[in-house]
Amino acid sequence: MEKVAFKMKLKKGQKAEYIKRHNEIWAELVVLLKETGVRDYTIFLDEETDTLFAVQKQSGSSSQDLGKEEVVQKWWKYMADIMDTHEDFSPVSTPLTKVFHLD
Ligand code: RM4
Repeated sequence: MEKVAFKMKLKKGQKAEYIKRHNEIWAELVVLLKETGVRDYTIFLDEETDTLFAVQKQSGSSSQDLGKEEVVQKWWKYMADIMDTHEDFSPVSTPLTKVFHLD
């Protein structure tokens, strides 16, 4: 499995709501992510810049490659009021470069 990371942007003052919504993540979305091979998926927040840093292991597609799935489209639209998104509600998401790893 490959470990990948990417960053996204949270709108100002939305930390509590972001945590609340993710604590209540839709079961259907969890099933899809796991079926796709996404594991060990953690999102961190840099509170100084409201930047979200996501890390996940993947055996196929990343969570960010699932935009054709209806549940992902619904989830992205649901989250669009508190995150920076493109016109199609997909989150502005920038892959990060691995510069160090220690097993
Ligand atoms: C994030 C973003 C990602 C999604 C996770 C579950 O806020 O929407 O694309 O994979 O939630």
